[in-house]
Amino acid sequence: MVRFLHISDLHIDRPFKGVTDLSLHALQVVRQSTFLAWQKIVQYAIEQQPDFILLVGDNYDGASRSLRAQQALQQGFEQLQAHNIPVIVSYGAHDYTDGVWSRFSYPDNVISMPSKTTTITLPIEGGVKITGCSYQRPQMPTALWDTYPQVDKKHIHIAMLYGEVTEQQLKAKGYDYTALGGQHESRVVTQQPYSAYSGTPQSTSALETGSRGFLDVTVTKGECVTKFIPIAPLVYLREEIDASTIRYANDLMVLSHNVCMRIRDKYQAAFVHLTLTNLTEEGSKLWHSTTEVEWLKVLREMESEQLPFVWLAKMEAVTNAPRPTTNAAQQVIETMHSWKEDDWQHVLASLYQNGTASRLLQETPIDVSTLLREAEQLFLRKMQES
Ligand SMILES: [Mn+2]
Repeated sequence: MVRFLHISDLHIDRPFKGVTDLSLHALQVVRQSTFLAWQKIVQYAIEQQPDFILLVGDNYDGASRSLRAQQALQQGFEQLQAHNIPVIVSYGAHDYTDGVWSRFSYPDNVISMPSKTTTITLPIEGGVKITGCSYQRPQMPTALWDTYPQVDKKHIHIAMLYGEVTEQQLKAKGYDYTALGGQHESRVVTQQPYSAYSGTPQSTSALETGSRGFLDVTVTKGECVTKFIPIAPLVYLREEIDASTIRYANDLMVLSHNVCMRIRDKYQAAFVHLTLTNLTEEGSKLWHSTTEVEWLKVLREMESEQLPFVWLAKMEAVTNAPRPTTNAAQQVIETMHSWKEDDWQHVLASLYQNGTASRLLQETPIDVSTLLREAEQLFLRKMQES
């Protein structure tokens, strides 16, 4: 039996996308989050004593690995070395090995996979074999999996792969467990043979909501058990809340505060995109009489002294009224709902061509479902006014 931690996509030092207008404290929480996630993983490993740790690509955010990120990883490696925990590292599309950076040397408990597919043997359970490779460039030209050797049934064989592979391809090679990297959502892909993405331990985008972590894996010959360990020190959440009872501004404040309190029970720190639903016409008028910026200012102020830290990143309201009053208005709404991703790209093309707008869009990627809802409401309100 072997037990190991399957980690990928640490993206240490990655800037957070999709939030603006942060307080100094919120900014610090964000900046520290990827570093803190790694520290927590190291702590978990020291407490749990797995046989080894796998880091499957995108450990760094860019091919020019930041000094701070390298230092953090290096310090974690040394702590793990002091506890005799080997670390096997491969690099992916974001931290490919052809980049130029000022190198740190790693302690000798760390094995870095070269760009050529390689199998190493760890002296556990009669020899556990681990096969993997690193990306030399952001894109690898051929199907990487083809370079992985077929394996015997004598040992426990583990593959590390940054990318995708089909069940059929997995079956053809015979690995007991395939540790996948390059996707930020944790999921088991196939059970027989077993393959899974651990996902990123720390989301760095407003579009990556909910718990993030890694997999604690136990492999015996013929059987795998994975346990998802949520570890993200900061989560991004989208919460919808029934706001049908709201009449006055203080009602809204109580409602928002209750949401924040509920989140505090569950997470260490959170950014929240709050959507008020079922507003009555009266409630809607109340919401729209003040700008989102102004609401947020007051609501954030209310939460600023409370721990764990909850930051209201965005707030919007979904009103029951108004409804489309004419057939033409109904048609406009239906047309918008029929748009596919390509159509949205076409509609938004001029935004992306504008220098300032496109720079902002890189920081804050567009979430089409929110955009659709906001566009619909804006359109209907304007129709009603005119
Ligand atoms: Mn990644």
